[in-house]
Amino acid sequence: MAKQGVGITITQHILNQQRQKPEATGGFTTLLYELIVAAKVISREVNKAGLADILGSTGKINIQDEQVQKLDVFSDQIIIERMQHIGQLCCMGSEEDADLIDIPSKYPKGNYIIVFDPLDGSSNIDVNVSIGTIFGIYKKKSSETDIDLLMNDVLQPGLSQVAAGYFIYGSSTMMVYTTGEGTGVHGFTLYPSVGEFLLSHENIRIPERGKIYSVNEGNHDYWDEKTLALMDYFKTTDKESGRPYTSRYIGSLVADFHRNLLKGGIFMYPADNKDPKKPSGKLRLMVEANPLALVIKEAGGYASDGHGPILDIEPKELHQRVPLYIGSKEDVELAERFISGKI
Ligand code: P6P
Repeated sequence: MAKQGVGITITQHILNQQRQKPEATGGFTTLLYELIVAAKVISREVNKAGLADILGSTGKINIQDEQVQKLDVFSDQIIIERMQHIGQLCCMGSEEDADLIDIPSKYPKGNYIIVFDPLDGSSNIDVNVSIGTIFGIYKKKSSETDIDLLMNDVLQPGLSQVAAGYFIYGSSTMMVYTTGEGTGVHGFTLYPSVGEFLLSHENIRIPERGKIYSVNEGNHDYWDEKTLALMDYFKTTDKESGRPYTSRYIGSLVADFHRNLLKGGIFMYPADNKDPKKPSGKLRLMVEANPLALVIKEAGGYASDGHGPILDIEPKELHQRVPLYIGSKEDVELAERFISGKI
């Protein structure tokens, strides 16, 4: 008999999760709904980028000292526009904005905080490679409402996130997210003709160990001895331990992460001495490492800065960078032993 209906929508899934929390007010659900609207708009623009005049860069340089592509700016503005009016947020933090983003006084404030990278991997926009939006959601700890006094509420360890996930704009648009606390990781695929995300990957689990390593080998000359030894390990032939691993690197974090999440493997962006301004590597703790670290933890994997769990790091700055080793638990634990000198 033909399958009736469209299966489980993201709306149904979120409501089911809300019903399991008696104390839930529906505020978190509202936040996720509007974030999903923003992602649908971004997905539409990304998918027609090749046709619109939106391609190319605005010529501006963002807080990360990177050329800003127009879609970066557009995506940042769409998320801010969708988030600021819902009455659930006290502030926002974006990879594209140097400072915290306040909620306009015409809208009520709430107790949630969202930090996000509006369009990660943007350098791949013009070559049609998958890119993504990464987000993490926290609850405010203090009773502060003044934007100048909220940074301490924002700079919480990643383990405090009440939700985290990403949207990937690729051959299809997907949303992958978790609400932590053992609720698992679930993936939804956008059904374009219906305009709704449908449950396509329930309770994603990453293999304990993979066969893929993802790193930009072009940084070889900027790595320390321990990092070089780790990369050599993955490349050395040893049938017993299933080596060499296969090298896969797209240069778009969300795409590399998503592949490894589904197939197993390790993504690495080590510390390097390539840029004195970025001794801890290129990736950001708050808007990239922490959200993906919660997702991977909930999927049975692990994320480390080479010395310990990413999720335990006490953030010091909104845009601080961190070395990132993330993916299959056994592979990341091995990387940690190399980088911390235990091997
Ligand atoms: P590199 C994209 O700019 C990004 O922030 C991530 O999406 C990606 O993993 C990384 O940078 C790629 O950096 O130095 O290898 O080009």
